[in-house]
Amino acid sequence: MRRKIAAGNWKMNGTGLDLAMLADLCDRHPAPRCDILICPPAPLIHRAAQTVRNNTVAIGAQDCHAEPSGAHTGDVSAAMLADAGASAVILGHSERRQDHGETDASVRAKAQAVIANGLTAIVCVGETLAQRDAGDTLDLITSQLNGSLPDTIAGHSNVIAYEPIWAIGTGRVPAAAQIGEVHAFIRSTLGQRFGPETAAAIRLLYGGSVKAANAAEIFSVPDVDGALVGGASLSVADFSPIVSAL
Ligand code: G2H
Repeated sequence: MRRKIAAGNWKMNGTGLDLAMLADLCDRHPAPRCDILICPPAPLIHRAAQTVRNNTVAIGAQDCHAEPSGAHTGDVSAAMLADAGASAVILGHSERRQDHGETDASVRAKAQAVIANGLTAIVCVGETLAQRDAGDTLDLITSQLNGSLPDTIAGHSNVIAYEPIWAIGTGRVPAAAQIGEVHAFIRSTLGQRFGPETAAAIRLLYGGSVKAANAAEIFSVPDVDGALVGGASLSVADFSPIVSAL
């Protein structure tokens, strides 16, 4: 049985003042039925991990460099994130693929580094509206999975997030059948490459305009093991009902 995950991606939002939300979230969910993960901006990770210490919310990062150290101004390594208190790293989010030119190959290298450091890799895939309209969604997902997932993903409790780009921050959510089609396809593609046991163990999150109002319907879709939530993870009032819906 896969334990479900409510993961919050704060993106480039939040300062130290916003960490009070984490303590509140812990208080509201002392014994959650699902894993709860919040991924704040990098400067907040250490303080966030201190804030939730001994509690039920884990802290993650939104990106990392593939190398362990060196001349990479502005970057942070997986080991640094682990040292700061992160237990997971989001990789290959479409905003990073778009804003920073990240490729499947670079996402794969980062995922390797994350897993080698004992952290959970959350690898994001998803199509643009033009790709969906052209009927290319499943081909695109296949190529992103083939290119972005390292072989080492099989031996760990790693995660894949399906985030259709046209649903991110837009309020547009795919129909349950569309989400179900892609999640089942991802599970089957994982099975072909890694075998049925690994395919059954890897958790698949849906991401893109998840809100309290649509969470229950999304979570009822087969092969959806939780959500990667952006805007609605910034406040307890919005995020707590999503946690409760899992
Ligand atoms: C998709 C999601 C979080 P939002 O990017 O990863 O953001 O819920 O704001 O669409």
